[in-house]
Amino acid sequence: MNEVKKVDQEIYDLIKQEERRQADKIRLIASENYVSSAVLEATSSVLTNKYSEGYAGKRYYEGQQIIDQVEELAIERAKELFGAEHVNVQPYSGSPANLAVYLAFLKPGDTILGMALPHGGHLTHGAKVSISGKYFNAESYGLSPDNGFLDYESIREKARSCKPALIIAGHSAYPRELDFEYFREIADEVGAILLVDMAHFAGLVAGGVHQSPIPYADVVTTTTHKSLRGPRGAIIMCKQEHAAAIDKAVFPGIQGGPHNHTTAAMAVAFKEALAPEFKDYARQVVDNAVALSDTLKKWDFDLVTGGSDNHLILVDLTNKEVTGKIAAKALDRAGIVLNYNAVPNDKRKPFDPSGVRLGTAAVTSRGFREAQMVQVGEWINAVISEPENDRLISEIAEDVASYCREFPAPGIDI
Ligand code: DSN
Repeated sequence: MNEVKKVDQEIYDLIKQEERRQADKIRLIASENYVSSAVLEATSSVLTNKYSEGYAGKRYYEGQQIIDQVEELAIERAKELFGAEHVNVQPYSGSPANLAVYLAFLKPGDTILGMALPHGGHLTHGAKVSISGKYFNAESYGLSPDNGFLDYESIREKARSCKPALIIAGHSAYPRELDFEYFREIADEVGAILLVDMAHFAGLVAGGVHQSPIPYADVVTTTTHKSLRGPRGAIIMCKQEHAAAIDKAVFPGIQGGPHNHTTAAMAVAFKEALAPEFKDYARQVVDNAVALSDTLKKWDFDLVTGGSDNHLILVDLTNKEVTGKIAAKALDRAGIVLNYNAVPNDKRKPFDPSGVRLGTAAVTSRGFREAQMVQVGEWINAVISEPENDRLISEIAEDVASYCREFPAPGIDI
């Protein structure tokens, strides 16, 4: 960072402060992680200087001798990691990746069917405020009011009645594995394309602890920076028959030149995810979610679906008489960072909902195991029991910071 320091002291200081924050806090935002130093270095390489619209061997600018190799390496590694027939590594992030899929398969006004945002879906799965809900006729399915699980028969009924051209399976706040075979059956019955957005659990799929959607879906999107622990970006995987449509939709459909520094960092991350240690990481992410769930349940927290079998936990705080926002802000002051989140059938508004969402991908990357998750659960209980107790919260923040120092975060050298 010496050059940044020389040129721009203000940004240097802010980066250093963020490094310190990431080092000293327990980061439980379910979509975040710590990348390795190798991924960070590739992200900051000279590859950022190059334009390369098009695909390897068919570019619109000269000078692609190296970039073509970088992109092909990233593609080959992603194919090996996920067993995909075709991979496009150019999407800038998850939202453009999903938009490219819609462009490839749909016309404006076509019907799509995705998980409702307040039930754990994603903005790009048809939320009315997003282009996916404005340009398409977006229908949604939700969770069973009885137990918070997906009710596949009601998804089938919904699909039969709205006849979507495309069904989306995927979420940003569902603590359970999805039944891809069931989704495939429903899609086949109504003649829909099946898109699986596995952004949240891609690392678990890569590590072999979560069923892979690849054999079932026509197309799979994922960001690369969540449980997969790569740079901020996304990839699209599909059957060979859809390859040309997907590639054309990404470029020139919605994007210009790919971010080559990100492509290189993805290739590095895929190499890391292909190593045997990544399987241990993925297993530990899930074991940590179970350990944290068990601790929270011991303190009478109401977990949506009663627990977790991925990296994610959704807590309904109604019985604790504290809102998600108050809880999230108090925990942040205590050095435990998560986000407030709607819970199924939430009676409160999305900007001040009844729940919080927790994830174990980032803390697992810094070496937390079951014993640490028990400690984290104890702190969460203490803070949520007394969210206005500033003295208690400052004491916990100090304990959290010194605890974190025993578990150095990857990519951060303080
Ligand atoms: N914003 C991400 C999340 O937190 O789940 C999804 O894009």
